[in-house]
Amino acid sequence: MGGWRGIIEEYRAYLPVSASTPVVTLGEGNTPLVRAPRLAEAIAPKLDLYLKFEGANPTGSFKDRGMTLAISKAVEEGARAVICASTGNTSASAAAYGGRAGLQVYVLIPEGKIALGKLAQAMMHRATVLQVKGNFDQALTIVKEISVKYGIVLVNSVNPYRLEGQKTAAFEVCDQLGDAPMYHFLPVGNAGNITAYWRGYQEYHKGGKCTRLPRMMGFQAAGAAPIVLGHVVEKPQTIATAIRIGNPASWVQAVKAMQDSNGKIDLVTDEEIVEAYRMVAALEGIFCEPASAASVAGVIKMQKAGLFKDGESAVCTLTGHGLKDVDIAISVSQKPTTIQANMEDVVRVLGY
Ligand code: AN7
Repeated sequence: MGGWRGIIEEYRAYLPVSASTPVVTLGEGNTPLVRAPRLAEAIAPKLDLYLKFEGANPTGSFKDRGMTLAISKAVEEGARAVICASTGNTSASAAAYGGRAGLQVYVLIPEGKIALGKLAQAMMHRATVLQVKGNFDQALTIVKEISVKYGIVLVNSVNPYRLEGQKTAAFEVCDQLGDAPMYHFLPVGNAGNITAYWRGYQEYHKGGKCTRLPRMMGFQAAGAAPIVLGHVVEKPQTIATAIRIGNPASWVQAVKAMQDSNGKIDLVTDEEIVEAYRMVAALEGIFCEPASAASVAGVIKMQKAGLFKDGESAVCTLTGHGLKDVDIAISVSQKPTTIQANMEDVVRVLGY
């Protein structure tokens, strides 16, 4: 059988697996790196801009890269059950990969604060879904304790295999672009992905697979920006529920990635996120979820700050698929016009 075999087989030499690791895969990775000239023209004309569309992964988010490895290692180590806290995408991915491996999957989500598509995924893959009357940070504290006390494998990104899998996205960017970009923009929630990308770029650089390292540019939502503010946010708030996180697990590593890469971690408002979200869909044909658009909102903010020079290259990771959260999409879009079922009405409304 030809074709892409999933990130473990494709990048085996870079990952902590052996010949006896049972590979649990849905063929994740190999996501499109799409050039975005119309978006660039509109928001940052000097940039050679690309979008890494992680919504094209099997469960619709970048989480699948880490989950294939975390679940494979859990099976290798004899686990029967896995657990996670999630703002939605981790739970969807854990439910899919864990279910595929025949494991019990327990997920804790903040009640009423995850996109419905993600909830539907966890339910359909038959995870045990517990809605917590609290936020993600509280749920994470609980599952960490449970995993230690009851020996249930934790598959949040504090599980080291998660970031090892996620770093493969940086490998792909280099393979697709021919080199690392000069800037890499990402949304930041629990801060795992920016940490993983930086690790991936560094490993590829050491291996001679790229000639430079990008500046890592991370963006938090203004109402959930603990790293930018320098303190835990007790009650994080943002329309971008995926990154509604007030105490990121990989805080220290993310700051190090920013410093070592001469990058930046900054914040964008919900209004800026929604504007970017709509532009990506309207101008480039890519429907990402609101949190993902924080990366593009970051480009807009940096353009306004005068950061870019002619011909510089930048990649924005679009971390998840827009179909996960259609309520927001519809609420920020123009409503369809209802007409009678005849041609005259159609052409009149279309202005012909
Ligand atoms: C679409 O699913 O934390 O900074 O529990 O779903 O690595 O946390 C999701 C995070 C960005 C932030 N974009 O990445 C979860 C969860 C989307 C996301 C992030 C998330 P990190």
